Amino acid sequence: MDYFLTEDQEMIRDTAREIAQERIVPVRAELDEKEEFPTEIIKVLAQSDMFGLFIPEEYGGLGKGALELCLAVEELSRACLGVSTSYAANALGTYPILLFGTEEQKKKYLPDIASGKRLVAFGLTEANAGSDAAGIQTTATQSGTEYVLNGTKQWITNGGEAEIYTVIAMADRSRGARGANAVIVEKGTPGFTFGKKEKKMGIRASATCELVFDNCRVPRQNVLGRDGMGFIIAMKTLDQSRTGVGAQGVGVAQGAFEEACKFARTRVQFEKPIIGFQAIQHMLADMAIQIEAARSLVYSVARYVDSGAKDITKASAMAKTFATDVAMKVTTDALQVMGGSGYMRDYPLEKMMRDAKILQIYEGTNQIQRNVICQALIKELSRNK
Ligand code: COS
Repeated sequence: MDYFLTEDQEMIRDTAREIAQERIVPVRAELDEKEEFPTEIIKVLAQSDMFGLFIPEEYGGLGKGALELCLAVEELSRACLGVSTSYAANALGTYPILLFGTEEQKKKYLPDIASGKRLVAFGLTEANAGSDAAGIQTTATQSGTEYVLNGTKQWITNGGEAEIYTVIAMADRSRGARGANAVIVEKGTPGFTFGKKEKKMGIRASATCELVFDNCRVPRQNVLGRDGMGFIIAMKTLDQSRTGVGAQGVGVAQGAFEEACKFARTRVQFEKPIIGFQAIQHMLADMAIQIEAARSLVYSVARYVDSGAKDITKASAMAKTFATDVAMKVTTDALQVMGGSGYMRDYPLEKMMRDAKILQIYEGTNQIQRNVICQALIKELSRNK
């Protein structure tokens, strides 16, 4: 398929592909086994300007958009979803600043983010607020010219590794979702520490831990947008980032498919390579169709986002849901093609399948995405009646 990428876009994809193949593939199994954050790979991505892709040029970035970010994320995910999660979560944490930051906040934070000098994390989820994002308990209480944060954020990607955190906390519970604030908290701020480091099923090269706020004081100028906008900022951030999760799905599915094809061509049973059997051929054909359909949707939605469209909620939820369901199906089927070999750690398939599962869960479960999509459909139907 030709997606009519520009020369620039092809160059970005090729750079990410080269880093993925040369630097990530050789170490991915070890990073997974040791549950190790990919510090060296992050440095290489930074040197190649990968962290600045979607950041405007006036803040030190390359001024590209969602499509370029998706191309990079796809290539990294094709090699290792743990590494690509560390990279993509950085964009997730950056969007609140990019979309809602003041000029002063943007000038202060974006150049270091664009250069990869400082990593970012997004802090929304809590023990009792996963799908129900408005149910967060962490508080941001105003005290003079400061906000005082108390509470614990859970399962935060890049937690501990990031220097900058965009955190959603309740400033006025009586106002429900309209009572939340989004604030920037820097690592090292007194009262801000890291709690439990999670041991995960997959994406084990990414860091996931708790953020603990105990009377952590941040200046008023760290509030993003206006008071009470925290929930909307979180929703708009997720609208922006979910297409990238779709790109992760396309990447890991492509990686798994390639492994299955390679295996099917060399594995001989009943005196011929198993790719000669129709049962295998149909599985491979179905995988190819699903991957191409997912890629087409993800690229189309990314282009729609880049067009400056105002309401991207439904489209980005569709890209996320479809491509990540494809990722789970394709990694499972690719492992099936490889049989016992796919199940063994000698091959990357079992890791790809473990890794893929999170895509149907994080940045909003695919069940929540379907709710979001249907809410938008209902709105459209009542507008058009
Ligand atoms: N863009 C702009 N505004 C939005 C919005 C969006 N994408 N989604 C919701 N809002 C607004 C609503 O319009 C509503 O505004 P009003 O108060 O003016 O009516 C307000 O926000 C509250 O919305 P709603 O009533 O739909 O909120 P709910 O509590 O029912 O929750 C869902 C909505 C389920 C969509 C939300 O909680 C969600 O996205 N959950 C998943 C969270 C998630 O992705 N977690 C992963 C953590 S990050 S890895």
